[in-house]
Amino acid sequence: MALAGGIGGARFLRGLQAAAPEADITVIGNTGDDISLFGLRVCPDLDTVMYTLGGGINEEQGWGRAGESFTVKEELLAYGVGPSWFGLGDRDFATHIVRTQMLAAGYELSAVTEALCDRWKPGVRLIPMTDDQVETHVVVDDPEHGRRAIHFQEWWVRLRAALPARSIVPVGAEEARPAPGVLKAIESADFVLLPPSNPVVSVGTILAIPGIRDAVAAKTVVGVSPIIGGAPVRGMADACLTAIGVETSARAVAEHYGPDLLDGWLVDEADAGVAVDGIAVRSRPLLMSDAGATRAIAAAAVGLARELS
Ligand code: GDP
Ligand code: FO1
Ligand code: CA
Repeated sequence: MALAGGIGGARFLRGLQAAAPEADITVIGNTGDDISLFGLRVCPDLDTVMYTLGGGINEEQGWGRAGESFTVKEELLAYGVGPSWFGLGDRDFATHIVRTQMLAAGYELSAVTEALCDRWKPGVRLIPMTDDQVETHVVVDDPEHGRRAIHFQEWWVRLRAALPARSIVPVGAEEARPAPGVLKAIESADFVLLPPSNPVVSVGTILAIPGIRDAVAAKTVVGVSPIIGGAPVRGMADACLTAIGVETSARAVAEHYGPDLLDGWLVDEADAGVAVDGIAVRSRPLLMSDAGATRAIAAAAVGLARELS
C-alpha cells in the first residue's frame, strides 16, 4: 500500500509495479489539489496516477495526456472564459466531464475514480483519501490585494510558488472522513510506502484526514526522500516546506514525519550519513531517472519494509 501525490508518486508506483509484479497494490490518492474549473471537477493527482499507470500520461510533462490538443481551451478563451493559466487539454477534458457528470448523478468520488480506472486499468486499486471536498489553500501576501488565501493550483501553477506562502491549509480536512475502504486497506496492508511525493501538500494532506495518520502509523512505514542534497529534485516542494517551518533536507522531512509514523527512510547517496532518532535510514541512488533506476528504488523500499516488519 502506498500514499501518493501526483508525478513523483505515480512514477514511484510504476517502479513498484515492476519491482513487485505479483503484489496487490492499493494507493490512497491525494485530492487536496482538486479544483473546479468551467464547472468541472478536476483531480490532478488521481488523474496523474491513473494516466501514468494506465499508459495515457504525457511522459515529458508528467501530468496531462499524451498526444494532447487544446482546442476547447482556445475556444473558451475566445469567449473570454478562463483561467488561461491552467492547461486543460481536449482529451483530459473528457475525463473531467465524465467525473462531473457522475458526481452530479450522486456517485461518490471513490466510485467515480473506480469507474474511470475501468478504462485505464492502472493495475493498482486507486482510492481517493476522502469522498468529502478538501481543497488546499495557500495564504499569500499579494502585492495588489494584500493578505489572502488562494487555491493551491493558483499558487503552484499561476504563481509558480513565487509569492512566499504564509500558511498552507487543507480546507475541509478536519471534517472529512476517509473514503470507504481506505482504513480497511491500510489495516490489511503488509506495509505502507511513502513515495517521493510532496511531504506537505500531497502526503501531508492525506495524513490530515482524521483516522488516516493513526492507521498508517500502526503499520511498518518506509518513505523515500523527495529531497536530495538539500533540494527538491523537481518542482517547488521547498516553498511548501518553508511555509510550515521545515528545512529543505532529507533529515528534516523525516523528522517532520516523525518516528511515530516512519520506521524506515531512504535517502540519496548525496545524503549518506543522515541519521534520525528512531528511524532506520539507508542511503542509495534515489533519482528516478529511468525505469530501471525507479524499479530499484521501489525494490529498496520494499526490502527495507520487509526487514523492519
Ligand atoms: P507529488 O507530490 O507526488 O504530486 O509529485 P511532485 O511531482 O509534485 O513531486 C513530489 C516530490 O518528489 C517533489 O518534491 C520532488 O522533490 C520529488 N521528486 C521528483 N522527482 C524525484 C526523483 O527522481 N527522486 C526523488 N527522490 N524525488 C523526486
Ligand atoms: N501543472 C502545471 O504546471 N501547469 C498546468 O497547466 C497544469 C495543468 C494540469 C491539468 C490537469 C492535471 O491533472 C494536472 C495539471 N498540472 C499542471 C499539474 C498539477 O496541477 C500539479 O503539478 C499538481 O497538482 C501538483 O502535484
Ligand atoms: Ca510505524
